[in-house]
Amino acid sequence: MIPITYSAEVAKARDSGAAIVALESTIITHGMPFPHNVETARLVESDVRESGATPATVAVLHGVLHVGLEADELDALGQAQNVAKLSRADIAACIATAGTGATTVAATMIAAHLAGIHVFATGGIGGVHRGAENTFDISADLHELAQTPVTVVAAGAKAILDLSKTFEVLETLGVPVIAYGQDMLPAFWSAVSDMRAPLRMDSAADIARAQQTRTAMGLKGGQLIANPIPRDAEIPAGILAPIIAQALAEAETRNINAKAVTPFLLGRIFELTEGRSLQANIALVRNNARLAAQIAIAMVK
Ligand code: PSU
Ligand code: MN
Repeated sequence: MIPITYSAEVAKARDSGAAIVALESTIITHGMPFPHNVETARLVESDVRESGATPATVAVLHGVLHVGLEADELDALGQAQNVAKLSRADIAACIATAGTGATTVAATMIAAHLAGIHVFATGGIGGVHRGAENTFDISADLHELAQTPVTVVAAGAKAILDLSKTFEVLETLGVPVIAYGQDMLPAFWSAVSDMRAPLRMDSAADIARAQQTRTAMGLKGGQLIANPIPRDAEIPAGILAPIIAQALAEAETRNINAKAVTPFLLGRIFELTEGRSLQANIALVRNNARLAAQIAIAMVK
C-alpha cells in the first residue's frame, strides 16, 4: 500500500464516518499568486467546516500523499518554489521519487478515491484547449471524470478553454454534466454561457443520489457539477472575451505549452483584469466548497 497521511481532522472524520470534502492544491501553487493563494485555501477550508463537513486538501509532500494538510503544511506549500503540477501521469512517479507536488483535478480525484472520499470541490476543471485540433491539448481531468467515482463541484470548465469541445468530450466519455439550479451551463468567471446544460439538479440530495445510483449500476466514473459563480461576483463574458483572446495570443507568441498553458493564462488574465479575475475565482471556489459540503453530508445520510 502507498503511504497516505491524513491530517488530524480528516483522520477523526474518517473514524466517525463524517462528511469529507476533498480540495485540490494546484489552484494554490499554480492558480493564484501568493499570499492570495494561501488566504483563499484557508477560507475554502473554513467554508467547508462552517457548512458541516471536513476539508481534505490533497498534495504530495516529500513523497507522501497527504489527504488533509495541517495549517503549517498548507502555508509552506503556498510559498514553495518549483512544486510539480501532478496529474494521473506523474503522481505515482512523484511519490516513488520522494518528490513534492500539487494535485490537479485528476490527481485529487485519484487521491480522494483512495481515501474513500466521494466529493471534491475546485474552481474550474481543465478541458479541451482552444486550438486543440492542432495541439491535442486536452486535460486529463476529462478522462479522470470518466473513470474515477468522485463528484466534482466546479464553476464549469475554465473559460480560457474551448467550452463546446470540452462538453462534447465529456458527453463522449459518458460523464454526467449537471448544472446546479439553472438550465444553462456556467462559464467559470460568468454565471451563464450560451450552452444549455445536459442535466439540471436543484438539490444536494439529488446530486448525491445520482452519484450513488451511478456507482450501484456499475457505471464507472464521477460527475461534474457545474455550479454558477454568485451573480454579485461574476465578470460578464463580454468584458472577459477580449482579455482571454489577448492572453491566448500571448501564449502562442511565447510558445507556452503543455502544463504551463493554464497557469500562464490565469496569471495574464489576473494582470489584465487588474485582479478582478482573482476576486471572481475566489468567490466561485468558496461557493463550490459550500455546495460540495452539502453533497458530502447528503451522501453520508
Ligand atoms: N481551478 C482553478 N484554478 C486552477 C485549476 C482549477 O480555479 O488553477 C487547476 C486544476 O488543478 C486543473 C488544472 O486540474 O487547473 C487544469 O490544468 P490543465 O489545463 O493543464 O489540465
Ligand atoms: Mn493540458
